[in-house]
Amino acid sequence: APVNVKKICCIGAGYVGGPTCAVIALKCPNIQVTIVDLNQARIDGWNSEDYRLPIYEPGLVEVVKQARGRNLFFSTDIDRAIQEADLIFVSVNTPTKKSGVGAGFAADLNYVESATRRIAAVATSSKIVVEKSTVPMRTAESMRTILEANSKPGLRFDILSNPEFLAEGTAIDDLFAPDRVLIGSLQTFEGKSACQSLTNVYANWVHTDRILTVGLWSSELSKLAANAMLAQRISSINALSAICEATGANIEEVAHAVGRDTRVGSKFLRASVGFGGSCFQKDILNLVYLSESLHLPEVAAYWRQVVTLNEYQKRRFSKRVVDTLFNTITNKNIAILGFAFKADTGDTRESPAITLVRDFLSERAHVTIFDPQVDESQIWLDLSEALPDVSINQIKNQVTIAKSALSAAQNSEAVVVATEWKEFKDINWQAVYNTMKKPAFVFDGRMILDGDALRQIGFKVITIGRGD
Ligand code: UPG
Repeated sequence: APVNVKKICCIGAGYVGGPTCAVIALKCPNIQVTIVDLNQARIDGWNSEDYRLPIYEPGLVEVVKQARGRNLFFSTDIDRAIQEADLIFVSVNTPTKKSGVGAGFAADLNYVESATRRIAAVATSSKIVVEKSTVPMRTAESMRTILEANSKPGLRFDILSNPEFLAEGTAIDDLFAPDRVLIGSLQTFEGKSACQSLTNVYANWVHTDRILTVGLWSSELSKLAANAMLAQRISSINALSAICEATGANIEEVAHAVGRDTRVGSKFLRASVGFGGSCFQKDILNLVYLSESLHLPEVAAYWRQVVTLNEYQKRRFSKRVVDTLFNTITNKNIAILGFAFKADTGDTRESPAITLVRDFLSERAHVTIFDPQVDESQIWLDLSEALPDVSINQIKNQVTIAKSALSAAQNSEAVVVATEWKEFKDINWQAVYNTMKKPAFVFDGRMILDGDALRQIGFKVITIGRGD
């Protein structure tokens, strides 16, 4: 019979492990959930009295408030949590490799491997081990080999793949009401039984017709495929936005008309300055690397183009800013509103704003940044990583971080919206206009502003996907 899961350990207290397992704890009061991480500061954040959690996600604090101390625990005692658990989520990060074979494309599985080795080294009872991190295909196979080669006799390890589909900014809603939960297992008796154990955990709040059980390899590939196809939609609409800007068509009208076909669907067709985030680019490059290793160069080229177009979109946008500002922004003040890769998150990984700032700095502009969620220290870190040849002092000479949109805009020639924060719609744009140099330009990289209202005030408005 399937194991009745009573204790869960989650290795990795980041964007995926943290919210996912907090919600499991909330929804399964009879299961004890312990989230562990090597990083003491991160665990302290999760345990902090005043709920200054290490990540910002709407609704997350409420979930943690209800479950923490009841059946949800955060700890750095990894070994103990592993030993006690029936089921272990491996939810560590898998960044793109920076050097060695597959550098720039392949995922770095170092953390997955060390977590797996740790499980093998300390486990004293059988476990269900679940890969939650997005991993290259057949990682489950490697995990199984490591576990079997290193564990004590008589212990069983069943490996499941259970990729996470939550999006940042809506993580809690996505976890409460997922479109689907995907669980992959070997199609053996033991594999299916482990799959049933995890299904029973989710069935506490997810209707079973939304819990899809498939083979291990299909599950691993589906995660990469889902992100690749979502990113492909954005690159498709962004490619069309370039045509719109050159012809007088309006990308919002085009997206609406195309999306009305139910076969296409209306979601995820917002043209933008480019997609960002920790997943899309990484997962596509992963798929490209996989296709190449399988000797499928046409397939690799197809997916690579999604990323190439995204780079093009960012470059095209910064060029449009320079061209519009009379072909030079040297010594001009540019205000950038939004630094996060999307609204409702403080996450800046692969944020298009980073590329814009880098481009503007190379034109020797002065840039002022305002973001309602991103920490100042994070912005400095991102910019020094993006500009490895420039000293931090030099960067600080050219970049200012502002406490409000209005102060960012002060004395600027242009305001550039890089993140779709709702609050940017409600800025006192008349006040912004008054503080700016004239002509005052607004570049809406997210199509969120009311262009007509801004033109009434006197702004020159440039929007993605529109020629006017
Ligand atoms: N974006 C657009 N236009 C759109 C939709 C999104 O430009 O129409 C941008 C968005 O601004 C952001 C990026 O695309 O920069 C990614 O957005 P989103 O997918 O909402 O955020 P993520 O948190 O990166 O979530 C993606 C998948 C999710 C998956 C996760 C990690 O949506 O299902 O779990 O990546 O793999």
